[in-house]
Amino acid sequence: MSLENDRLSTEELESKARVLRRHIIEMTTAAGSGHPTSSLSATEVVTAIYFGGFLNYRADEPDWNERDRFIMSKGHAVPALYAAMAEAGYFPVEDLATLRKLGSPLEGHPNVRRLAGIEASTGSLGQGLSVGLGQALGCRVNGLDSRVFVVLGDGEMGEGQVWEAIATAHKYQVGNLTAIIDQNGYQQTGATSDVLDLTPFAPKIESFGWHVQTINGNDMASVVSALETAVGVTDRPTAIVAETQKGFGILPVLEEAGDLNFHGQALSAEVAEKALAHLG
Ligand SMILES: Cc1ncc(C[n+]2csc(CCOP(=O)(O)OP(=O)(O)O)c2C)c(N)n1
Ligand SMILES: [Mg+2]
Repeated sequence: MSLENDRLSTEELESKARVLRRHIIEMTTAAGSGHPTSSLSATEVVTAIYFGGFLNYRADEPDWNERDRFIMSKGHAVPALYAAMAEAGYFPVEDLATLRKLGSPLEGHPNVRRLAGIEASTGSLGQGLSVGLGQALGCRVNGLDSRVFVVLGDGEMGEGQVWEAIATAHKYQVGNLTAIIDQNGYQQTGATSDVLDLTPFAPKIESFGWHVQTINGNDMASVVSALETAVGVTDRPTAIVAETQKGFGILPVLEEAGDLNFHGQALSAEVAEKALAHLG
């Protein structure tokens, strides 16, 4: 399928990721709530998918039947997705300031009924891969050459439904489904290894018959190269275990604030200012 969107170079993707990070911090601080650090760990992945030529979409025709699909299964990280969608032209960048405001389609978790371009309502963790699997199968049944990308959290991997989807995707040899696991080491209440340690993910997922790569998910060149490999695999489902850091991009600022997880809280105006200065 020919690609409708621009394919940015690795260097251009890195500067686009910086733009997305600034949006993430600004919109969550303006909202006074949200999940900036969960969004920041996944920023390279989201940026590369939307702007690296991997997702085929029409921002001015979100329901275009032949599009690829992107699902943010860890729905609380939707600021990263909204930032990408605004930059892609789905809606004006100024609308990002309405995040979590009453009446805004930019809800705290993605809502398929409220915003064109959102492919699945998520937020209750563990469901996005199943939805993506259904969409991937649906595309196949309808003869569409479309791929479905699903981003999951490492804490989210503790949900049993994820593993049902992994098993079922293998059963149907769903070659147009790519899962990216944002392994940032933390979940809501602390280190993922303390809550439920499922690492290493790669051999477990591989044992279900998937193609799996493990990469540094905050290194743009690695993310691009892994996505290139993943989209080239069409005979079975593919996973990318993206080893990331929660809050990547502003880690020294979070260290100074004394919380490297910083889960589910917006930065104060003062800390946000420092974070934006750090990003440059
Ligand atoms: C089914 C379900 N249980 C609990 C929650 C509450 N919750 C929101 S974010 C979160 C942590 C998720 O951790 P992870 O998947 O690692 O994402 P991260 O924030 O680290 O990117 C939890 C438990 C939820 N949203 N859904
Ligand atoms: Mg996590």
